[in-house]
Amino acid sequence: MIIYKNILKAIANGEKLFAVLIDPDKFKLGNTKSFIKKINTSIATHIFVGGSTVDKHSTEILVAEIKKYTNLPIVLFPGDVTQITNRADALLFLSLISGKNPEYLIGKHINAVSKLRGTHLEVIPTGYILIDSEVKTAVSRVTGTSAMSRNNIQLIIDTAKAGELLGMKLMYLEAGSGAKMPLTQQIIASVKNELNIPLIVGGGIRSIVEIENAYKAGADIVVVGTAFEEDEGLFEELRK
Ligand code: 1GP
Repeated sequence: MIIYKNILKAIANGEKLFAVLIDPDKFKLGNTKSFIKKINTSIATHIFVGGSTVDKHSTEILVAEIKKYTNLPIVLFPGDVTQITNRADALLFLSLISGKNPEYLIGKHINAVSKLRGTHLEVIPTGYILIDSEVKTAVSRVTGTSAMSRNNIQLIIDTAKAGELLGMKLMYLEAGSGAKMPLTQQIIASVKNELNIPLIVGGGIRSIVEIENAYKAGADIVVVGTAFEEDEGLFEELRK
């Protein structure tokens, strides 16, 4: 559990972690070298790879290409079992605990086991909580689950805590890829206050101010994807 231990160690040292999310479905393979160069000179500590709808094999090809240009840990953030590849370093083994679809609570996980057997992927059990933004997200559509309301903060807290009590090692609070507005500091802080496991926050974060706001509220790992797809200029502001 090297990657997870390093996350815990960094948090204990008061460091904040930053993950760039690359969606194989949207990313142009030919752009890998220049994009990863920008990641390497930024504050990024992790590269997450995954998406809601990804062609078979494209994750594996992309991860192999990314590996050529960086030593940062590559963590799979899969929308589906087909995205699991041994070429990455770790896998967020996601349970969509904001929803009640058994396929995403235990079904897909069973299907994943035969792919995981014999790999050296570090598997990190992760609770995944989708919280509503104004638009219906790909996660909602693909999983057939509804997002949790932003207004019911107690229910979000209790859901996250239940995930921790079930043994999950990370908790991911998600506003949805490309969300119009990131999660509020109030939601992040309220959940963080009750959790003893690292907190990941992502969805709709587009600026350095929004990244800092998430950290101030208690996020341990901030994830940004869409903002880099829209404008790689953001890397300039995020230099080490
Ligand atoms: C999506 O939380 C991630 O699953 C990142 O969201 O693409 O909006 O940055 P964005």
